[in-house]
Amino acid sequence: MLEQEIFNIKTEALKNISHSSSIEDLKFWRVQYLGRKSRLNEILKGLKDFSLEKRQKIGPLANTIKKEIADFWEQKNRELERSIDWEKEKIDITAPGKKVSGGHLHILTQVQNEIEDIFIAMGFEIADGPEVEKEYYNFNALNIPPHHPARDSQDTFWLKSDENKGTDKILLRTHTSAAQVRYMEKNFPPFRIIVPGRIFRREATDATHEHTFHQFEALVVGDDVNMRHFKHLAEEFFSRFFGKKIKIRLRPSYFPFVEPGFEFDISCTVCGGIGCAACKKTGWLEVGGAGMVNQEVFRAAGYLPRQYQGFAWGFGIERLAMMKYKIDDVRLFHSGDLRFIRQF
Ligand code: FA5
Repeated sequence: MLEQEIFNIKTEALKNISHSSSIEDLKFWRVQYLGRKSRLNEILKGLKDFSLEKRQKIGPLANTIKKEIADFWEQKNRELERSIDWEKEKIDITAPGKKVSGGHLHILTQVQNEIEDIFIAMGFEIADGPEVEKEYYNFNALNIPPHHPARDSQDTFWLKSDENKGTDKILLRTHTSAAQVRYMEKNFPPFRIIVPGRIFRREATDATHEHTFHQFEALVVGDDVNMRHFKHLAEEFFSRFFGKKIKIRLRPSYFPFVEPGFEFDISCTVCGGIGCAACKKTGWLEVGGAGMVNQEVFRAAGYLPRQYQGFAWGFGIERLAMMKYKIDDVRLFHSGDLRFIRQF
């Protein structure tokens, strides 16, 4: 019987509403008993199919009970709202705000900017070169012809391309020295430039070797530029970078694009040169390569023989950042590990 069903709905609804202990529960029961798809609404919607007599009986009954349930619901809702602990809900406007982490420049970018600022302050200009480079600029123009043993020390990622068929193959540059002849083809001395950039080597990685890393090339060319200028400049640069007096030591070495060529060390940034674990008790840290630009390189750039002289030097940015910030593994820079990145 429909009347009985309506009374049952009321009993059940009042019971469930009165047992609700949260506003969420209460909202659920309102949908159940008073919502568009509730049984009471269905009964009211179906009235039109009933006889007049039945309509007159069921209609008012269903409407009254719907109103009773709604009133009861409102009353319970007010009760629950009153019982909310407003003390807990209060906003403490004196509480410190939550810090929004806005991201920041990667440590390598910071170090690169720092290096650039020091060189710019010393009168240098910043030049650029492509990461995908021609074999010519990376090797041949730097006095490293095919089959020259110096190519072995910089194992190369060669790229496949149509242009690779000829003599001018394409590769990922293995050092920023590749930018030297590119720049000199378009500019005449005197000049002093730096070329910061990413470079690539096909080699196994370990704590001090990456396959993708960054170098800084510095090139100073003029009428009377010599290695004394280099030594002074390098000492000045590293002292500014590390914020303390740094000495430079040159050791004879071989790079085909410089003559004479050197590897250079800086006095240990940890112990100052006395000898410690960081410098393996030698007092020196190896930083990069340098030397007087080989006249063959000037020739490749189109300069007249013996007209100019200059020096070039290159060093790894990661290695420098590792020394300054006491980072013991080069692979951390590109690891994408936020715990590392957020420290700087
Ligand atoms: C060169 O790349 C020469 N182009 C440097 C140069 C420039 C010499 C101008 C003379 C004149 P080398 O391969 O030694 O040289 O690399 C230079 C520096 O790059 C190293 O001293 C080191 O600081 C850094 N480096 C080299 N290999 C790696 C590597 N796998 N991972 C991280 N840093 C590296």
